[in-house]
Amino acid sequence: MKQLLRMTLFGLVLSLATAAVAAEQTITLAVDGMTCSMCPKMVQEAINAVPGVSQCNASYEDKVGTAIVTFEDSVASIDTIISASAQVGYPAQLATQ
Ligand SMILES: [Cu+2]
Repeated sequence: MKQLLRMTLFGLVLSLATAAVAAEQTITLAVDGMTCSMCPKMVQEAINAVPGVSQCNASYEDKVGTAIVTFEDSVASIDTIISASAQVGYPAQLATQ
């Protein structure tokens, strides 16, 4: 019981510490596999479903797929966002800017 309390307190302190350094980040992804105007909608839906993501704008213009994603970096990570896109059939990578 005491152990549980200690762990709970530790978790609380840890989450407070994380919240203090949490920041919103915006990244641009280069998304592969898009073939039509419906594709960005699929990507957007998948990425928006990732906890911590507040905004995702995907587009397919001139045969180039991109996604601009804003997320809370204490909740979501670039890796989870990229794998969400890959899971629906659109492998993505961080675009070099
Ligand atoms: Cu499509």
